[in-house]
Amino acid sequence: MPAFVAVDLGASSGRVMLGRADGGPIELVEVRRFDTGPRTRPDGGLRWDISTMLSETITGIRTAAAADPVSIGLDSWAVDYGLIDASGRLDGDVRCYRDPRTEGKADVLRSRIDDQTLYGVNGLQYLPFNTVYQLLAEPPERLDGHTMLLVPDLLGYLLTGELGAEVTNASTTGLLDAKTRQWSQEVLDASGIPPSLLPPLRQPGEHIGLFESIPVVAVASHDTASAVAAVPATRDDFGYISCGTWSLVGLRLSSPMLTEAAREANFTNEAGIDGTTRFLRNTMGLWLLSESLRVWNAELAPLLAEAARQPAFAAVIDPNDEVFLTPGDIPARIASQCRRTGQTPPGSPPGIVRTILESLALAHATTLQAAARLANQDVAVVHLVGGGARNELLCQLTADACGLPVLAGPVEASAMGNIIVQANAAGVHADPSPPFARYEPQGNRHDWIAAAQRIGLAFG
Ligand code: LRH
Repeated sequence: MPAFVAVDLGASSGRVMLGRADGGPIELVEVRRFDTGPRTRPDGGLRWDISTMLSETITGIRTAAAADPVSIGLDSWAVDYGLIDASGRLDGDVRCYRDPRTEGKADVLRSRIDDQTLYGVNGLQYLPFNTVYQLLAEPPERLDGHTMLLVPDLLGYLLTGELGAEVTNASTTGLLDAKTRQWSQEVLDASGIPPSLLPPLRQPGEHIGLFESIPVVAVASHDTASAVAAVPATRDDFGYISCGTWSLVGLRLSSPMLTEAAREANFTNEAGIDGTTRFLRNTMGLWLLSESLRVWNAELAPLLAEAARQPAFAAVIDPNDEVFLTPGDIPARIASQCRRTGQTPPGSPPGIVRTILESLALAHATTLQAAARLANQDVAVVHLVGGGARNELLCQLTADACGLPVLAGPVEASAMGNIIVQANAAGVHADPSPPFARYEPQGNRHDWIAAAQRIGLAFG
């Protein structure tokens, strides 16, 4: 069976996977896993360690090379970039989107182009760390004589020497026109970002170059685009949740939805494969859990078991509050949001875990309801893919809150989507693996409605 290498970089770990496919479900094997987590440097600022990611990626690819792969594909989280100088070198570090340097930059852009006009062009949800705001936080001289490469494009460049911007990830920058899928002259003019900063666009499936004589192929390099490409849907009326550090909750549409209602609801229209649109909204995901575990120096499994026995709906929070974005004492921030909304904060780590999971489930449900309403589409089933699919309590609570069956898996959806695009480019059909669990909705809908009311969320 033909073999393909997927390099899938997440915000906490990176994986090099070997996938085999020949017309059916992909057989996936992990070749290498490494930490990617950003570090705060002594001079301040949160940065990614790109040189370690590169050397780990190369070690993984060299191990996988024994299987004589057809090609290599790279995907990662969105929005972050490196700047390549005129001599072809990476100039400076790659900042992490959780670095608070973009504070106030949305207002700077807003003074040059109003929100409605901007959304009508780029169709992007407002997130304080969108690439366009990060670029506005750079010293202006850093934007001249440089080329901006998003993280997967940067690694592709370091492997092959070829510059380019893959379009699914480019759609998260704020600089891409959602309808034409070209860099937007209008946004460039308004933002003052020089067009020379942007490399030519490339499409999923395009050949990039060679690494040690193995072809490197552009995939849906935004990890969420790859994950959505691997949703094992068997019907059209499905919603999806790509659940990892973030929960990306929404629908697959055939064209962007750039209405004022979609903008007000802060939905995004990111580019998917085959010309599809990923109409979704970011919800703070398992980050709340992983950051809490870090603070407690605790293991997940025993806490999840105890959380399942905790009383339901003791307290709920809105996980999308910007206070949860930066690293730090998430449990303390949860407690203060509880107090602000007139609720007694959970008194123990298992209680906090229960609050996090119920709150994520509530956010999953309200976001999916909003997506269905905005797109005027019925949703009969929810596919939950990514690392969160392993979390049984979260899957069950999501089914309960949505009032819909949740189909869990695949866990490695981004790597599978990465391989599907490579396989198709090589003329091989590949399917994601099917869901491994099904959760039917249980419990009382009124409990969810009441919980949503406590934090002022519209439900239903
Ligand atoms: C998920 C993800 C998401 C982006 C965020 C920065 O990994 O790519 O789609 O919004 O990271």
